Amino acid sequence: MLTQNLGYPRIGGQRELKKVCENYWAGKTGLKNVLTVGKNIRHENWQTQKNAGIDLIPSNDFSYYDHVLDHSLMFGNIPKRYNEVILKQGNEELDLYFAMARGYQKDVLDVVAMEMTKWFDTNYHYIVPEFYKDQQFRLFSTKATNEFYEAKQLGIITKPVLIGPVSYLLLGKEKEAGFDKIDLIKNLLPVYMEILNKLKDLGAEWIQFDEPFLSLDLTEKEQQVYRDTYRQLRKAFPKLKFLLTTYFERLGDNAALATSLPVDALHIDLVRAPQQLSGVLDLLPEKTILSLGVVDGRNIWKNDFVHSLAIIAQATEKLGDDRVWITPSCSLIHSPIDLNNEKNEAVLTPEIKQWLAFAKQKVSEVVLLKNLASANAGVGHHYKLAENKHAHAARKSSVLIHNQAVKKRVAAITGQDAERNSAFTARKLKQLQLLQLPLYTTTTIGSFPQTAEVRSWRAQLKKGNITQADYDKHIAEETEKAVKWQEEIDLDVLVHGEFERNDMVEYFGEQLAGFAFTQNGWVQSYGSRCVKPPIIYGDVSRPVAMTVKWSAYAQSLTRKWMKGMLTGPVTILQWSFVRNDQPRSETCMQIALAIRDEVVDLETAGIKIIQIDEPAIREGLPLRKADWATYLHWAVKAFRISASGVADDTQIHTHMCYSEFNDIIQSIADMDADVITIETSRSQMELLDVFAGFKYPNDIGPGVYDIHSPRVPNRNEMTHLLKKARAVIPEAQLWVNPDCGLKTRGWDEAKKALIEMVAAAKEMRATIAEPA
Ligand code: THG
Ligand code: ZN
Repeated sequence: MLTQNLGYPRIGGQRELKKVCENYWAGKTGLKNVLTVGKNIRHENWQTQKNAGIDLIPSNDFSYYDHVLDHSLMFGNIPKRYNEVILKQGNEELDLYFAMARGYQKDVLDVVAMEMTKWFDTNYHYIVPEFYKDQQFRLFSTKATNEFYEAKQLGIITKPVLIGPVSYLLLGKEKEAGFDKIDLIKNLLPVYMEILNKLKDLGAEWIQFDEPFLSLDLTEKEQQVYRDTYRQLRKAFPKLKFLLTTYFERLGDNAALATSLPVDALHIDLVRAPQQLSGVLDLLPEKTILSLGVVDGRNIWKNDFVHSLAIIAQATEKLGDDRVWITPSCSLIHSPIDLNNEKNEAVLTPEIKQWLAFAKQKVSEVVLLKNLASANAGVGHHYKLAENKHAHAARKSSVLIHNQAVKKRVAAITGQDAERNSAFTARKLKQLQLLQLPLYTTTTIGSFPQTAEVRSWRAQLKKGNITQADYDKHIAEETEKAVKWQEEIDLDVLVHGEFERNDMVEYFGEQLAGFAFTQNGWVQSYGSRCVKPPIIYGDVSRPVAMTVKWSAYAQSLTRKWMKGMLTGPVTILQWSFVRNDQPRSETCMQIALAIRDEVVDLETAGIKIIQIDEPAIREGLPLRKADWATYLHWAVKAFRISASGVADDTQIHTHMCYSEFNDIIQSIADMDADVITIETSRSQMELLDVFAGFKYPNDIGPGVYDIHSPRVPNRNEMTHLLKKARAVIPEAQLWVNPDCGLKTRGWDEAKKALIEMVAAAKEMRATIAEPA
């Protein structure tokens, strides 16, 4: 029985990589420093895993920005627009890489970044490979071999991790018509062969091919490509050992395919899909090793050893010890790094802490499980088992977790709770009457720039350097400035700016019962950006109003309408570490009721326009289509429960990021928000196509400019887009807004862009009644 790990977090225990990269991009440090920090993190990660006793330690799981982008660079899949970045300006390989990730503006060159999207159903974002007809590949970056060699120098024979060739193609996007990206396999495979050859020559024994698409719905053709590809790889490398990994879902109807591929070991996710074990055990060819993903790589709960040992026993009974490996369910990049960095008991209490395991602890759990599973486990191991049983028993019966009033309230939810008093058409008339807003109403998504100064007040408050009263005074002044400025430029529906908030999920979690927090529980979201997901450990309730104070204050400063800003239940769920002792839908309903109470309190305080953001509703969509309906049913219901406690003339908005909702547009309409604003960023046209095909019943604000870029748009670009929009969406339904919140922008850019946006809306009003 061997232990292995599929991937280790790479941002560094104190987010060293984030810091050095951002300094480098700001011109404050040199490339050499970046490379040193990267190297140190790799070395530390390898050493940590070695010390823990992991047999097969991964390499090439490190990344300076994103591992999918690493592969694009390895395969020389570099879009042509970056040619000049390479050739001119004396750039290094890493500069080209960062240019692909972030865009490149220097002298006369202005090259846009590659697109970014969600990594399956996680909060991690990857850089989407671009594919063109007749795309060629060549070995460009030798990262995989370099890192293998680097570890070997340290005396560790690692297991290089490669995204499997089929998944790499499926992760990408066809940037022109007339070809099928999967057909590019014949051009791509020779580069894989070249890399494998080099790794073999350097002494690699095992290669890990990540093929997460084996857990998704596949076409016949894709299945055939899987068969052909792995047959060819096997033929070219009869001796090299292949590990094929799948994760995030069951193999399902791909189980026969996955078990038939000529590999030496197959990894399956038994946390997400424990039910798949017996089927896979039946199908597994003689000699193939099964890697059991029993330690949850996507969540922070301490492993339940009794439960995992039962799974391991079921596998060893059938396969014998030698054909069973113990593993985390997926790469640990989705876990925070080290629970031992949580030293402040006032932040994370010892009671809750004993229920948790972060990446470093998970690696140890894997080794412990192996030891416990072996016939001659020593006394020390049994002590650890007892300790583990105790922690789980303590968690089950903890008074921290259970709140009978909350459970009763969820059980008593009726269909009526998910319905507004009247249908949208009736509501809209009442809202028009009350709100008196012009056509092409202008608004923003909610947040204004979180400047270094605003962040520093929060940091000062945390350190005790300023008092709560000082802090509140700063926030009040900043809010007042933002309100006055919005009035000055004549926006119609104002926002308070959210200066008092940190992350949009953290802020609410901190005020809800049932949530815990960490100080250092950072998880990479994209590139250098990280999030610190709250931990939902118990029944959720809202002890006191969360946002009324600042929203009511902002409303008191203006005679225009102030929009209240909330994060919706599905997004709070999706961006937290969620308890695993009850269905996610149950936890979501608890959050929905808490948000509903907040919505009602805002209304009572005179806030008549309330936005409930649900940017993560798409990301929560199950990976298998067969599971969509169940999820969409409870997710939409949770949103509706949160939104339905108010009068007809209170206008509910929602906001969504990532406009890939062609396939769930009906469910988005079913949410029945009075107004939806949508991120369109790099693909306004694709979004409008959806609305050409689907008559969206309620009001809608397709983002008129991309806030993700520092570039300031001019009014003509926006009127141009709005004219296109009104060709498919009736004018009476259209709102005018940026495509997302402005918290990551500077004031200078934000101001200029919004002034242009208001001008564009006014121009549109002047053209009303002209034919589209
Ligand atoms: N919050 C959470 N998840 C998210 C987003 C969010 N997932 C999707 C999307 N937004 C990801 N985008 C970002 C954008 C910025 C940052 C993180 C994710 C960010 N983080 C700070 C950093 O890394 O420096 C740290 C956070 C902080 O200082 O409060 O800027 O908005 N949960
Ligand atoms: Zn957004």
